[in-house]
This record gives sequence, C-alpha cells and structure tokens, in this order.
Amino acid sequence: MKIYFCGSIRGGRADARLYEHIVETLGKFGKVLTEHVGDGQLSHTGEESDDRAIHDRDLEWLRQADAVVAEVTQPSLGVGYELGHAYLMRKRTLCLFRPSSGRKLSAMIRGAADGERMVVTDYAGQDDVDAILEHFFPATPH
Ligand code: 6K6
Repeated sequence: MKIYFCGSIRGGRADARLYEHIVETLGKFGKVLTEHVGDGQLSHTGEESDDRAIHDRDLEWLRQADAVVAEVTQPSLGVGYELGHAYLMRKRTLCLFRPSSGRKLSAMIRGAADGERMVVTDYAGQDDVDAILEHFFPATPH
C-alpha cells in the first residue's frame, strides 16, 4: 500500500508536529511517499529546490499512490491542488479536519466527500489519529 500524505508547507507550518505524528502512524498501514511533509524541522519556505521538479515529482507520486491522506485544517493551495488531482484520479482519499481550530473547511473539500472514495473526518487531535486510520484502511490479511 503506497500512501500519499498531504499537509501544508508554504501555507504555514503551525501543524507540522501533528503531520509528523500522522506520517509516523501511517507507516503502520503502508509506505508513505511524502514523508518530508511531516518533517517538523522543515520551515514554511520549504527546502531550496526547483518548484517544477517538486511539482512534477509529487504528481508522479500521487499517480503511484493507492490512497491519499490529507490534514486540511491549515489552508494550503498545494494541498487543495493535490486533492483536486486525487479526486480526478479517483484515488481513495481521507481528509482530516479539526473544527476546534475555529476554521470552516472549504466547501470544495467537504462538498466533494461521498463517505466512500472521498472521506472527510472531523477530529479533535493527535489522540484520535490511530483509530481514524484503523477505520479508513481495511485490515490486511497476514
Ligand atoms: C523539499 C523537502 C521538503 O520540502 C521541500 C520543498 N517543497 C516541497 N517538497 C515536496 N512537496 C511539496 C513541497 N512544497 C509543496 N509540496 C506539496 O504540496 C506537498 O505534497 C504538500 O502536501 C503540499 C503543500 O503545499 P503548500 O502550498 O502548502 O506549500
């Protein structure tokens, strides 16, 4: 199972520690292709790198992914762009949103959810992540 994780980078790194926790937990369910998004040391400017190379590499990883998980509380153009692509690629997608942030999730994300292929889950924080992921990822036979 290849998992593409999305979280804000240039949109702001306030939730970076939470992303780190989600990426770590996702490791139980498969290979996370975008581990750098959960790097707590990464600043909002991202590493010095070529933007086109980042874009093209990320879209290629997205194509390869079996599932997409996004933390969508911190608004990010890049995450929204990735989710639009994931939707058109018909990827199984889980969006995690924290209403306690005081924000309201974009209608273009919540309105895309069908509860099956595209799931939006409201949650309180880090302690809920494990149970939500257990529920989203079907148990794999050993
Ligand atoms: C290299 C290592 C860490 O960061 C970098 C350079 N920047 C990016 N590298 C990889 N993916 C990126 C980078 N910047 C944005 N993305 C993708 O867009 C990630 O997959 C995130 O889910 C999303 C964040 O978008 P912004 O608009 O918040 O930056």
